Amino acid sequence: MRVDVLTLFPEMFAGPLDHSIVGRARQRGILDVRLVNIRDFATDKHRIVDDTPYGGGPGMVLKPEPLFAAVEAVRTGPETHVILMDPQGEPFTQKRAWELAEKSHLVLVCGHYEGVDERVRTIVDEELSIGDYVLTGGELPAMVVLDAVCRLLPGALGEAASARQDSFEDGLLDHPHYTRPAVFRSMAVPEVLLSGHHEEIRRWRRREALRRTWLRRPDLLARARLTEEDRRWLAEMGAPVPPAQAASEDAGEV
Ligand code: 4FV
Repeated sequence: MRVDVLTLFPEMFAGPLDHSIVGRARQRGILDVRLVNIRDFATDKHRIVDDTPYGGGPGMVLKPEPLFAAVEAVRTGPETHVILMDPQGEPFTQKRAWELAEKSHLVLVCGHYEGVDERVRTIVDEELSIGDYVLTGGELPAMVVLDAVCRLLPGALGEAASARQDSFEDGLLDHPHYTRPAVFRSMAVPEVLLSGHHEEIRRWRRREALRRTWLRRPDLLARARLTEEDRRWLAEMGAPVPPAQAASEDAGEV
């Protein structure tokens, strides 16, 4: 996958993309990240990229010309998918991460200041938000999307790990994880996990994922992909049992 990141601060990306899974994926050619400085597409001698807002008000707005020129410079064809990182965008989810991981070329546009000129939205295919809060720029959101998508690319996670067992698969929060020592500060690992009884372990983990989702994110439970067994367990633990959904393709995906 190729990802062009359009930003005024390419130096912010030094570090987060150079280590661990993302760093290895780039070394292995699984992910090709190209940092593009929007200011390189400003044509005036002072290389201006922002200006005061029409209608007055505080702050500055990113001008359309450099952004249009930058997007057109990196667009390679219909496979290019341009994403504006913006609080007004669709919430970014694991489901969207899986869908984006299918694409061959992403362009991530990082806003700054008050935001981008509204006309920039006419050249983007999608707007994504990582959360209902205002950041100083779209750089951190772009890194979040890069990280979440990269680990879903074939070969990125390496054999051991499988993204299919993640949180949010089936739309549930993850089950508790334990490792050695079996007892730490008198906190013991649940016996079932030491039993080697894989079916019992699978059942315990599923019940704990259901319980945790019910207690922490009941909103997710309503949309989770649940089995009859899941419903029985929810009923036993006194949790609300969502009605059986028609197996629609996005049931359970968040
Ligand atoms: C943001 C978010 C975000 C808003 C103005 C950058 C800032 C400035 N992007 N999810 N939350 N962006 O706060 O994606 O342009």
